[in-house]
Amino acid sequence: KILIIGACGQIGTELTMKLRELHGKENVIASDINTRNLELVNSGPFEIIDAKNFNAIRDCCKNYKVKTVYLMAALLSATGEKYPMEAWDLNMNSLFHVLNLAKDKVIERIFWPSSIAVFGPTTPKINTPQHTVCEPTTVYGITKQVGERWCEYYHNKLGVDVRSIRYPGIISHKALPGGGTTDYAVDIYHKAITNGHYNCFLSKDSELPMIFMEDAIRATLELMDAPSEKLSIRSAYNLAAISFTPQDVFESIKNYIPEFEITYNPDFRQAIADSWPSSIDDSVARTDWNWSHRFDLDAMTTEMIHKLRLKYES
Ligand code: VAH
Repeated sequence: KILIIGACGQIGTELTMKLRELHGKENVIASDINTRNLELVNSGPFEIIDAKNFNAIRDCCKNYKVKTVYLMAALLSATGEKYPMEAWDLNMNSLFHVLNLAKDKVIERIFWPSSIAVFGPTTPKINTPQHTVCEPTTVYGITKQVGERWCEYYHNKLGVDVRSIRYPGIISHKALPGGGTTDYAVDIYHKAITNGHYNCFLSKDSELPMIFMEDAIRATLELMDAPSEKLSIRSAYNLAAISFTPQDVFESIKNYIPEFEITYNPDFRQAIADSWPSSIDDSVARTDWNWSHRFDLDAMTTEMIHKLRLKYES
């Protein structure tokens, strides 16, 4: 059985739907701090679990005989700056709980998401290497950097099969992101359809690594299905797909909505975006587990506009 912790989040929602499609809904237990996504609650086993609560996670794993855990609960970069200690508490203790359950052989395999947020202002910004300087300037980035060290430690010293990806910003249409800096790249599509104007909280030239959700989910499942002996990285894999600026995605949307307008009013999230790379070298993921992205910016825009028109105009 599979347990997703944080199933109602941006990634968790689509991961749960995909895993239920692949493994049968009875074999995929969704959990979150509340029942905010009724579609997940009503389409298979659902448990209210606070990811900070070890006993709740342990009891769920034992009751359902869970062998694989996807730990998708976290406070993201913008929220983490507002609530540093809460971000440290949730992001770190939830990871220790699942790592220790694997150490004690209660579960067998873990997926834990890292992020390009592990990189900082001193990291090479173009084609950021797999192994490089990581001096993150956000609380969220610190939790992901330290989390990567703990994942590698539990694998190398205690034989835990934990796997991780440094996700770029993720663009999706099913569930909204919450509290991230790359969220502008989701908001802009919604506003193009519903409002015709977008007030962007990053400057027009802020180039960031991004990926369409369909590619991000496939990467996650391909990594989890890869033979253990092929994996040379047990901190977290660099993963790349597309890099674009707010102006790039605005231009891409204008191909569909010519009257769409944008204004740029950078806020505190500009400093976070400025500390992250513009592009990522993911050659190790391509070598170790044959990763390759499929959606470029225009293919993503085509899909986002199509799906959001169905959602808002139905
Ligand atoms: C954030 N979407 O903006 C997340 C992600 C790479 C960015 O970690 O915080």
